[in-house]
Amino acid sequence: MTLAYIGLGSNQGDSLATLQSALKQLAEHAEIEVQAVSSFYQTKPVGPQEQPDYVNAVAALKTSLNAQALLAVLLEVERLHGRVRDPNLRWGPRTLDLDLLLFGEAVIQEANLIVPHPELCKRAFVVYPLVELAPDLVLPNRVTLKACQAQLDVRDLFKIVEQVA
Ligand code: 5RX
Ligand code: CA
Ligand code: CA
Repeated sequence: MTLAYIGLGSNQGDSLATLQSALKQLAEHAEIEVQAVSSFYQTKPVGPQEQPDYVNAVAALKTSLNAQALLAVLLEVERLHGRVRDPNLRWGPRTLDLDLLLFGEAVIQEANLIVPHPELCKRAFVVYPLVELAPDLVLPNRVTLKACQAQLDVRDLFKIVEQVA
């Protein structure tokens, strides 16, 4: 079994409901256990800025799948949530984006998959929620997650407080 971390993002449609639905589908997979989910955050778009704010979160998954098989599941869950990849618009708005951030201690450099995610340490919308789940995490390159967090502005994200009926 491997402990993997994924990033979830959405800025089209009902983003909160989409992330929750994606987590439910992952939990229903026979070879995936959703071990923990971070808070949900409203975040300013990074990259092209003329698009809506995102909702982002991070989840810890326990899985008996290998990294490529887990990636295939993530892409399938994206597709089931209406993700359409426009080859001319790499960083445009999306209904669901699932990123494989970490896969145990693995360092993977394959044509379609780089783990740890190359931008992990640079994105507040990944690092802050990941710190909630794994405050003492050390990346395979020995950089601590806390050191990443110290470089990133907390003002780039707002924790979503879920309303209780
Ligand atoms: C492209 C990220 C260029 C950074 C991307 C998200 C750069 C995003 C997301 C927020 C993208 C990928 N912004 N931007 N959340 N994804 N807040 O999930 S596009 Cl420099
Ligand atoms: Ca399961
Ligand atoms: Ca992404």
